[in-house]
Amino acid sequence: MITRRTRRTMKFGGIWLVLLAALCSLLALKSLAAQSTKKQNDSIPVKFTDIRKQSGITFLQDSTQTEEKLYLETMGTGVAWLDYDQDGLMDLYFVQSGPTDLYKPDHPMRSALYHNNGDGTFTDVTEKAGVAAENHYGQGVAVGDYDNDSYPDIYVTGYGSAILYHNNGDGTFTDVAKKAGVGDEGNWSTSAAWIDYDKDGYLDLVVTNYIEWSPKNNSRWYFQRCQRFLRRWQARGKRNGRRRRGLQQRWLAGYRHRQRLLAKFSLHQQTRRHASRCFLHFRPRRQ
Ligand SMILES: [Ca+2]
Ligand SMILES: [Ca+2]
Ligand SMILES: [Ca+2]
Repeated sequence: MITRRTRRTMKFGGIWLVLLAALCSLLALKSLAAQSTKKQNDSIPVKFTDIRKQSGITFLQDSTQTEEKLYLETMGTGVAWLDYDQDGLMDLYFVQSGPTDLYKPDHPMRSALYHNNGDGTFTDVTEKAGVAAENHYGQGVAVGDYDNDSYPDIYVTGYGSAILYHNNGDGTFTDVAKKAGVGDEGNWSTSAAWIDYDKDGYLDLVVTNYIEWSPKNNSRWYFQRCQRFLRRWQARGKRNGRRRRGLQQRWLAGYRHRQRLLAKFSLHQQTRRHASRCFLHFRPRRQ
């Protein structure tokens, strides 16, 4: 039989047990917090410093910008790390753009290979290596040892053609794109990748070509984009079920919007005329 005294003892005992459990939890939390703080304090702060100038890298990518604002001019070029001389230090290869019918600078436009000296500095060895790719409008670069001679080779994509630089193993390269059948003549290749897709031990090459473009169809290309844009807009208007009159009023008041659209597509004067025709022809019939 449980007496009143026994019940009181059990009641206070339960309270003490709860308090003890709470105290243990607090201590555990405090310990975890201390460990977390210690971990944070032990973490190493990472900071990066731009040392390009000190390292001797002077390469600058030329945008080949002209008043015509050709679409080609909007594309940047690539860069790759590779240990071309197998001395255990990663070297740098920068891809340069090239002259066009409208952009003819008085200085040579060359890609650049920088040898890593191992002391935080680099030396421009482009001429010696023979990888300047002068007058080639380069885009991307993919590095791979396609012939398994342990020296990395360089594939450079570009507008009009591509280059495959075979590493001769003596600090020089030879363009073997035509011989290898990977010149990609007449196309605008932008990116590439080396993969051994059939696992025969030799790297294979994937080249991605971009749009069919030339300075002559530059306007047409923008015009087509404009058409697609307006078709989408027109379709959206139909879905919304708006009345035509309201849209016409909005369209007349949409001068600023058209200006923003023109700015967005970076249209030059000739293209502006095409764009105007485009707007007239594809006048949305909604609202
Ligand atoms: Ca090296
Ligand atoms: Ca090789
Ligand atoms: Ca293969």
